[in-house]
Amino acid sequence: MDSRKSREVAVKAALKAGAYIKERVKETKHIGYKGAFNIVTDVDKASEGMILEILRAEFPDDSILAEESGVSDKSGKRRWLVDPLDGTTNFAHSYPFFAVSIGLEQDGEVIAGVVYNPISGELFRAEKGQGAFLNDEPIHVSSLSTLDESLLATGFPPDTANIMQNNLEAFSTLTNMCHGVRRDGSAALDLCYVASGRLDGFWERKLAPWDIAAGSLIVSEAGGRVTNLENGKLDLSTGHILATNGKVHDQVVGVLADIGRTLTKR
Ligand code: 2AM
Ligand code: CA
Repeated sequence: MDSRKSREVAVKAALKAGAYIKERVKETKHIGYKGAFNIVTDVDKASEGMILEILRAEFPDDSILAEESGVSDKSGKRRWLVDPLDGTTNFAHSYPFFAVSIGLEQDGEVIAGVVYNPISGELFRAEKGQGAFLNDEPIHVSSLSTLDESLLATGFPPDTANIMQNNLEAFSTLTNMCHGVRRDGSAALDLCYVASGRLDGFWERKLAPWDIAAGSLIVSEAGGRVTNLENGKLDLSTGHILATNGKVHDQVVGVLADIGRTLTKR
């Protein structure tokens, strides 16, 4: 199976689901809770239904891991990672920074990824070894090499108080070491902003595989570096991620390590 056809189907699914999400953003939202602050709307579920219908029709042998419906396991070596609405909290507040994110793994490696923001109309995509694109234009990470000139982003998990606490330390320390640290609420789009040079780096802890599968490939295909927070191999299942333009990577790893040592001494 070539990754191009897979990517084209993922684009079709993302555009369809995105158009639906864009329609529904104007309406009053009906919010459900998957934990104290982790919200879900009927739009997340309907968007996922549309995406899964397309993927299942085109690739019946593939496994799927999707945020709202969980795992559907098939024997094949390919697995789709689907976030039908990344940035649900933003969507629920009509804050226009959310996306559909669809990644495809083969033998444990992400080989295709699509992230679509239906409000801006920006569609980011990549295939392994083929570069990264924004609406069919090639994109590249930024070229600056000093942390103090960088613009970074991070995020905070909604329901894990100790991780929130740890990341607040990192947030405040890094805020004082660079041009700023944004917290915009969609890991998939944050990664695409690193890929397109709008941000120089992004880190977050304990994300889900569907939040970061597509975006991590888009960053690496745009020439960036993607690791865990200790500069080791990214593990989608633990979801600790650092993605940068490559040039400021070691500096951010060093700062996060210093903060980790300080916190363990307390
Ligand atoms: P979501 O909007 O699809 O839930 C914001 O910091 C990022 O964290 C978003 O990408 C958001 O995705 C994700 N997120 C929110 N709750 C999460 C949870 N319980 N586990 C993992 N990721 C989560
Ligand atoms: Ca998500």
